[in-house]
Amino acid sequence: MTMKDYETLIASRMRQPRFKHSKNVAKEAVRLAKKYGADVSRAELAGILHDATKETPEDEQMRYIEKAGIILTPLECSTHKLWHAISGAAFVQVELGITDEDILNSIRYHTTGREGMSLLEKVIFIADFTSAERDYDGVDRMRKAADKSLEDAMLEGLSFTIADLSQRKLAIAPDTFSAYNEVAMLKTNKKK
Ligand code: DGI
Ligand code: FE
Ligand code: FE
Repeated sequence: MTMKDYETLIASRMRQPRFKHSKNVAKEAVRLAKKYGADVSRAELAGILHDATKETPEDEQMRYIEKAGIILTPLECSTHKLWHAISGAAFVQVELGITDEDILNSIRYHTTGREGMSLLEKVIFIADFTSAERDYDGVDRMRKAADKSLEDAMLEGLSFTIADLSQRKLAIAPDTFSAYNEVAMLKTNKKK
């Protein structure tokens, strides 16, 4: 399949605004990949695919997850907002036949992050925050951080997510804390 084929497939799975978001994330991922030395074509593909199942019915999402042999933790199970990242990775693996682990992980961890993220995983995680149509409070800070360094951007994005979720009294995935602690400790060590 060509990039155009993937775009057409993604367009058929979601409404126009989310398709626009997906295209913007792919574009931003290409920009960040060039800037930080990640693989540009993988970044573009992971970007267009990252929300592949965001508008897919939950029972269908669960079928992809089961088919891929993924076992959800109790927190993942009860936090439905996290399903699309996991089912998205499962979908592109079992239905599209994508085997590239780095692309699969970039989709799976695009919402929570995790400890030990690859360059590509970070690029997709950040591109999802800084894509052209984003306009949440703090997007300027996030864009500045993304232009400074990957670490600054990861720290900004993860602290934003943790602050936002705790403010709303929602459960926070352990992967998000591990990812946050890893970059926060890097920063602390540099300050010493
Ligand atoms: O799919 P997008 O809208 O482009 O962005 P996303 O994949 O980052 O999803 C964001 C949503 O997921 C947002 O409503 C916050 C929520 N979320 C992210 N991490 C967690 C979470 N919700 C809970 N409860 N726990 C998390 O760890
Ligand atoms: Fe998402
Ligand atoms: Fe997204």
